[in-house]
Amino acid sequence: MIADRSYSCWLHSEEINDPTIRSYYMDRCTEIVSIGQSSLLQSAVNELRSGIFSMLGVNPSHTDQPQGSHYILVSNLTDLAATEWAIDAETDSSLGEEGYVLRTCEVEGRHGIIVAGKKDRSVLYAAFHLLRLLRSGQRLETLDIREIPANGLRMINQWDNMDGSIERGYAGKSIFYEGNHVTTDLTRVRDYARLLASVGINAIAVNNVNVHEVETRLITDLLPEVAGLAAVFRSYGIQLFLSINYASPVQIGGLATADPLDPGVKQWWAAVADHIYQTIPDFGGFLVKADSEYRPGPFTYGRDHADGANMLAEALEPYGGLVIWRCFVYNCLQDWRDRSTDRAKAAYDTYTQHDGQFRKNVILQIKNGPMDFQVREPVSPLFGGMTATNQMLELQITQEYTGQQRHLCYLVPQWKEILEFDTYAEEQGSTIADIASGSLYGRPLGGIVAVSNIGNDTNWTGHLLAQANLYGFGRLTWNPRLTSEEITREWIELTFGVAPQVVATVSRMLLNSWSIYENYTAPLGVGWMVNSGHHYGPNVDGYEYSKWGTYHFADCHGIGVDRTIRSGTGYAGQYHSLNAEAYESIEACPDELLLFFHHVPYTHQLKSGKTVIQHIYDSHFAGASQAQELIEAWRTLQGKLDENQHQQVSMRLEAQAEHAKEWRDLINTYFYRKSGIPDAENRTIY
Ligand code: GCV
Repeated sequence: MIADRSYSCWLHSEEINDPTIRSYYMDRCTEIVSIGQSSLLQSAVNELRSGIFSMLGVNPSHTDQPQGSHYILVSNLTDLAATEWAIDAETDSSLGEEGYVLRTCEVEGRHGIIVAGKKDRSVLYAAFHLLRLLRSGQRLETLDIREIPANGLRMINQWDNMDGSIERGYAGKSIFYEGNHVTTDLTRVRDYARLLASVGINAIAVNNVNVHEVETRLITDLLPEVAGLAAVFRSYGIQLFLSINYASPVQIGGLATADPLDPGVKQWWAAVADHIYQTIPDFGGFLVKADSEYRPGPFTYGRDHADGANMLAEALEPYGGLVIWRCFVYNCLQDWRDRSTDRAKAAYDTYTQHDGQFRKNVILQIKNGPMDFQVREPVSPLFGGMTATNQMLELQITQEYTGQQRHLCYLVPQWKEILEFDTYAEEQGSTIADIASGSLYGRPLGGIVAVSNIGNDTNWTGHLLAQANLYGFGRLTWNPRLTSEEITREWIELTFGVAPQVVATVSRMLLNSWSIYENYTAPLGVGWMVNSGHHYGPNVDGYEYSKWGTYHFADCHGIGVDRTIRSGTGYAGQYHSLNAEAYESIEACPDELLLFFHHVPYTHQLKSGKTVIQHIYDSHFAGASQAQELIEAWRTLQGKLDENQHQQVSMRLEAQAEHAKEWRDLINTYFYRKSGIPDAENRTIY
């Protein structure tokens, strides 16, 4: 057990000192009755026992029949059906595949709290829910909670490599791998599985989508090591997936081709699938990055992505496996002089033509925006651009472009905006949330996935407050309708306790942090003003004359990318009409995305009434001083939080405020020198 309390994240249980609450829980929570034996039920019971032990200092008894006047009953609904605790048929059938209930009952004069779910996995979710209630001191006598997840797949992608490095990892080394092997001590992996299950995550791909040489062998000779990971995740209801190398048949199979239509290639993958499922019977499937950023794919053989994905899907289908096919496909060798090619258009152009051609066990994984997890982007028009293809939404918890966990940038408000965005694909209310879950088009599969932000730092996420992003992501995959405020409050109460000043202050800091970060970084949706390669820190022209298709086109007159149909790349036309019209028009385009869609003079007036150049100056001065205010706000919590935790965050906030000044001065100076237009308020610009 690691002593630092930040290790246990939101699962940390403090001893309850309030005598009233303590005796109330002592009466109700010290006997656990369970029906069934599976490892998942065992995990549920273990979580309840250890959580309650930490809160009350008493180890709850564990029996198969109630003995005392109060008990907690743990079971799946099938086993419960044959007992006096059976749930009414209507509730049962409304729970879908993974729903659960938490409710009170009285049977033969004894009072029970029923912790029950459709499957054993959902019993575990119910147990974590009950613990959340206990940790925040809630009363239990009239519990009647019914929860059903909105998304079938609630998934995490690890970008971990087997040498222990993590692509875009900002919190230490991998907890999964060391020295080209799976780590031998899986304690930390188990604790990660607990954290993920506690927020309802049910799937994980355990290796980087850029599959290098050693990792290519995870599906063959390294598979026994993967099986060890799968077993850990299985006992927390999380299905394991592997990222695969599309060129595996050539690289490790000794074949001359990886052409998806070649019979030998098909046979090779079928044999691989068979071997995998003999070793890991509940294996989830393959995650594939193909023809993207130098990764191999079907294009090499003149085949399309439906050919490529379907071949793998056919191999996995007999075992119920899935192919999760990423749509992050664009030309990464663009000529910056060429203004007609637009990276933003690439995914839509590549995939919409194949709508309806993918097998039923293929899901397309689509990044939230058309570029790459910038602080602000429009949503990807692929959502709503296809009606007959399974899709899932990809988000990035790891803060590649949002401060790399050295800056505070709480992403739940950004994700909420994305999920609530109306594509108008069918009629009003065709939201990203409903397209991703599959509900809008009645698709059998769908979900939300994100790139993890954890590593082996003691507090998992480097910046302690970045734990809130992992928590919030999980909660949103379960229920995208939760508000940012609700999720934020939950996380703070579980992490720091319920003291009103703490909750109010940390909430404000978290909820404002995305807009603060946006204020002092790239303006008005244009993105990419970072140092190339590692993506940390300001560099206005860092990607301007590069091959990556990421330009802002600033000159002495103006800035922005013309993506209109009328005079630009035509990207705006990939949206359904109401959105397309709004983005097409300089007047109607939302200010925050103006430079994504339009090239305008610095003197162009925004809806806010300011000119573009004045907005740049004002937002950068504001952002840097708001970053400074975060330090002041956090300082008011000194003595009210664990000292070590308080200090960790203080140090990060100090560094952020300094770095925000660097951003401010660099961006302001660049645009002052380009435009020659002075700041109306005459502040210092260099
Ligand atoms: C894992 C961006 C990132 C890469 C990442 C890629 C992807 O280009 O910088 O690190 O690769 O996206 O999502 O595949």
